[in-house]
Amino acid sequence: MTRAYDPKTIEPKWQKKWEDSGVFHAKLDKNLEKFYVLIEFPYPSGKGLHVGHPRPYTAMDTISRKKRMQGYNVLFPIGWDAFGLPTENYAIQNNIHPAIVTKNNVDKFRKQLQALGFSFDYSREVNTTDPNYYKWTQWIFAKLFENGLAYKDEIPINYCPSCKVGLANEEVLNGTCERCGNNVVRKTKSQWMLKITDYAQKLLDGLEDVDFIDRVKAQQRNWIGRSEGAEVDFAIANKDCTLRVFTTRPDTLYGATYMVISPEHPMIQEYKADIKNINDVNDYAKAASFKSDLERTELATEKTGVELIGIKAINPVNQKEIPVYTSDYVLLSYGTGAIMAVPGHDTRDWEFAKKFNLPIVEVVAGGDISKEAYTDSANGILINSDILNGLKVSDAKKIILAYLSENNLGEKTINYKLRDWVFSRQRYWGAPIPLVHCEKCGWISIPENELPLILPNIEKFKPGKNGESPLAELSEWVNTTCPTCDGKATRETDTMPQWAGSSWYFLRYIDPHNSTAIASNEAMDYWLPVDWYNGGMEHTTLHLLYSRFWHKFLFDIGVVPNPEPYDKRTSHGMVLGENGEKMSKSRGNVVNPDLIINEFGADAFRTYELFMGAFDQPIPWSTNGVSGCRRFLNRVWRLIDMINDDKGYSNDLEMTVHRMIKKVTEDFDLLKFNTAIATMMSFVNDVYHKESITIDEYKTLIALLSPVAPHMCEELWKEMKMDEFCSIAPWPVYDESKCVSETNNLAVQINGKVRGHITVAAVATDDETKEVALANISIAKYLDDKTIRKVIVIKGRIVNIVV
Ligand code: ANZ
Ligand code: ZN
Repeated sequence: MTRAYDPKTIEPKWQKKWEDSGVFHAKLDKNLEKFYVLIEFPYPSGKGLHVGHPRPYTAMDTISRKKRMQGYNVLFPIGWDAFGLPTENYAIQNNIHPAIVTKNNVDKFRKQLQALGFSFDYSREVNTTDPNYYKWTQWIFAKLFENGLAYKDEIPINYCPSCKVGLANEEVLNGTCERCGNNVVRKTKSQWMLKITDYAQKLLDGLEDVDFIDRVKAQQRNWIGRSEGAEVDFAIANKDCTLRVFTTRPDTLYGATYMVISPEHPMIQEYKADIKNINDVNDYAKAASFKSDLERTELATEKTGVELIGIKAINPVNQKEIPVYTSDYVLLSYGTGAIMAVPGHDTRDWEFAKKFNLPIVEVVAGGDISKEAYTDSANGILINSDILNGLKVSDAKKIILAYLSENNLGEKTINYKLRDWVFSRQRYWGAPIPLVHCEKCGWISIPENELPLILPNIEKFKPGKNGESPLAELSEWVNTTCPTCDGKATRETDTMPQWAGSSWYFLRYIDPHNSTAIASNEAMDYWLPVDWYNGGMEHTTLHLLYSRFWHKFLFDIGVVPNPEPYDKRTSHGMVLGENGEKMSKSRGNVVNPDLIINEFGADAFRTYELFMGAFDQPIPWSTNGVSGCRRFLNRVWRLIDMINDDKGYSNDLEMTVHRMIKKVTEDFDLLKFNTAIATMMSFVNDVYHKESITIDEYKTLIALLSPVAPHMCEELWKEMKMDEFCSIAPWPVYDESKCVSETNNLAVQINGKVRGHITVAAVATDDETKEVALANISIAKYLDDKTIRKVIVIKGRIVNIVV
């Protein structure tokens, strides 16, 4: 064959053939072993894809394609997470309805993804803005509401003045809005909240049973933030009331020399008549309201505060009267919003005590509290603590907890950092919350047969003046009748956050056209859980946590068959601009994939996305690198002219082929695409050296490469007179015994003395041999606590270790 490799003609042709044949459509077939691969469905923004998006998609497409070739029934779906602010803001600025903006963006994204040859099952496409989809988002919300997990509360929430919208805790990054980067402020608003905190322990426990990469597990654990401690009541002097604190160190109770309550603590207003400096206290509270939680609690910030003059508390274990302060380092939203301050053993309390000249009492011996708080709880011994003296911290905790509960002064408690999820948004482009408020019956969820509650089609979707949802202005829509008593009722006008639609989309893919349920039980039993989910680290405490919560709830009410939605979770490194900075329009370093495909072809682009570096690491883009990958594909293409008349694997390449199959098979599963591709490159070099290849060797190479460069491989497959798609050809198998050639037996010497023997493959490199020698048990025992100076390998004979 003399025709040159021309991706421009090959790629669209195969994309069409795949689509027309439905070869990637997943079918419910219980005789086949299923494999459900999931990527985070894209938000179809107006900007289209940049070259960062395809990295995880290409990786998971490669996994899907390989699994299919290995005989699995693969579900690899795609959809659109299309509600949300960027579209709405664009719609407002350009006066186009967000539904139209969404449609255009989706069409653009779909075209771009199709041009990359991903093996998605497009017949299962979902779109969160489609009423047939959000019907079920609303249905799940109604179930949450009916089960007491959605409630309306007037609380201070994070509010972004620029997006004009309330935010969930998870949407605040270092005190700024996750979307626009502006500073977040506190605003007291009546909001729908979801009780994710009821699931804190289940969300923690579930992590034990799933295969998530360590950093994902660690981030989720941190965010949930379980901490064991006690709540303790301090009496207020001359008042018939107590102030309750949460502490993780009840053992330090004798060292509590003052108390601190958060500036928003209700006690302040309750006792305003007794607080002599109430104006100062109120001023202080006002100033605190402009700070983010992070600013307030950071260790580095200078401590501020005001004493509540006229109020004293009594330490319950020694009856000492102690002052009460308010300071912004204590948050209302955690524990009880009040603390007992133990400056001897807590760093923030120590700094505060120094600044306000408060007594610092040592109750755990071991440090030097004149210099800093002694916070070590593993080694200290209790002193100045009456019944606790002489005990270790862990024992002192047990004794004091028993004492507190016997005397009705407190109890053991577990606290979580996780907060309930602020769930309402005062914006147009979201799923309406399916609730009405009836004067008689209160809040009522809309019955299932009236769902979906369609988002009304309006002209003015700008948020209202005082932060109201634009839906509030539609009196015809707002005024309705109560589903229970038929009396007058009004609709909730807030909409759900974008996260609602993405919290369950993987369920809809399973049975996307079902009109009577999220998905049939039969289909869920077969496809769930998702076998492999790859997505960004930035979603670990947002989407990943939210969707696990919804899924666990659906499991508890019997809707889904298993308690965890995702079996395995991995994450990719971001693609940076060529200059090593984050890719963004404002930095001017965005690379458009369309241009890359146009110049080098989708297959070269895909190959580069996988070859560019370790998959879990961030990596700068290099257009030069793409052209290198294109050259590799050209070389593979031209090999077809070197096919000889032999069958099977040739003697001199047999071992290399088996090893290549093994390496590529294993590396793909470990997301080590770069080394898998390097192995194929090296094989191609070997063939060029020989200038000859058997048809079976070539077929093996093409099959292995096809998940990476599927279009070209289909074309070459056909060229070799194969009828079926290469995309579903059987995955090559290797023979383990043919991966190692003859072995060698080597003596291992330490400082010249033979200490043992090892066996390695004849082709083992020096490094591989060294590794085997050092790991050998009879050798390793001589190396304990010795420094290895040098290891010399004499191929096939001796390994010399100098210590
Ligand atoms: C007394 C004490 C003594 C404390 C000591 C620590 C060390 P984590 O691990 O994060 O749960 N605390 C409690 N509620 C707070 C609030 N609303 N805002 C700010 N700080 C708060 O930390 C719990 C500890 O943080 C609690 O234990 C309390 O200080 C403080 F040697 O109580 B500790
Ligand atoms: Zn009613």
